[in-house]
Amino acid sequence: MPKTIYVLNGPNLNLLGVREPEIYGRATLGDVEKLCRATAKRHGLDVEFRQSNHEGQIIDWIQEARAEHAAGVVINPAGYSYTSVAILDALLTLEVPVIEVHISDIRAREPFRRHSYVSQVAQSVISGLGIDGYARAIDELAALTGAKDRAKV
Ligand code: CA2
Repeated sequence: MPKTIYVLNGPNLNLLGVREPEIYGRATLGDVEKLCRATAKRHGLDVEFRQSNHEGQIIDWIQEARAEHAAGVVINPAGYSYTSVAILDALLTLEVPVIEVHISDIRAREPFRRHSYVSQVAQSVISGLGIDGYARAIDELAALTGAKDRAKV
């Protein structure tokens, strides 16, 4: 059975491609999902791709990832990165790798974006690569979880 990874997206990311293209580019969340599915497929991985504007919903999905024995989690916590101890606590219950992604370069923006709670649990933080950061995160997860690269079998 193929392993499954969860790709979780936080608040307002449903607006990608609709507003603020100078910061987040023109790709939509649908484009991000397609990119994630194509990248995961190359590694023989399945994807659960989700977005919510609600903290509790994101926590429920992290708990679901644990219950379903997901191979890893890619998360763009968006604004919750800087506020949510509850999301950090949920991620701390996982025994599989977590990769944090930000489309924009959070280190080059306002000072309040420089401290992410989620970074404490993340195996790596990918920031400022645009939506390609999601593909990089899935490549990293695949390497960490020993997923088979379909291109090589
Ligand atoms: O760069 C990222 O991916 C962020 O996680 C995006 C968050 C922001 O709070 C983080 O500091 C960095 C904001 C997501 C809002 O996305 C929008 C997209 C288009 C238009 C408006 C908001």
